Amino acid sequence: MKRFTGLAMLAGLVFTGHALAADAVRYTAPGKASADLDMASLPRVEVTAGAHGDAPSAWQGVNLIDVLRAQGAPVGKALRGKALAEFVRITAADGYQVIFSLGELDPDFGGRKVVLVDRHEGKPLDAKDGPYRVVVPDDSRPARWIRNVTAIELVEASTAEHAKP
Ligand SMILES: Nc1nc2c(c(=O)[nH]1)N[C@H]1C(S)=C(S)[C@@H](COP(=O)(O)O)O[C@H]1N2
Ligand SMILES: [Mo]
Repeated sequence: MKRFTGLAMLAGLVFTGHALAADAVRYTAPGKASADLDMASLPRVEVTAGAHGDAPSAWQGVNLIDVLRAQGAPVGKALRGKALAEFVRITAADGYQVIFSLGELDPDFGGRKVVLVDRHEGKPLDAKDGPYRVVVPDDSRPARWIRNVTAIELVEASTAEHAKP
């Protein structure tokens, strides 16, 4: 079984030129069993943005903050004390990773718009970008527009022994 999976992944690399992306995004948080995200229950949003000099185009998906809220992450009134040292780490099929702090995302703090998209111009993302990608319309460089997202992890980063809980 393991051997077969390895061969199938190798075939994926050879034929597509990309590491095979997961068909679902895994969510992990401290003290919570990891599980595949159910995006279907979240409000859909659309943003218009273009990477590099590309003409702006429409991307559809869900707000990352809504994903986090639905998963019980400390956002809104709960974002205080040690939670202000938590961040979200996003991993792609090729091992690329980016992070966003909770404070950067929460509408009461930085309020940065970060969207987990599954469609571009109304169509499912192609193999280069999808099935899931992050779009950050207000970043000046698109380096956090991570393609082929496989995992989203909430990470506690406080190192202070006496930090407020
Ligand atoms: N998975 C993955 N996503 C990634 C990268 C990567 O190496 N791997 N590169 C990033 C960088 S540095 C940029 S500039 C943009 C490029 O997006 P584009 O290929 O749509 O122009 O993708 C970002 N997303
Ligand atoms: Mo880049």
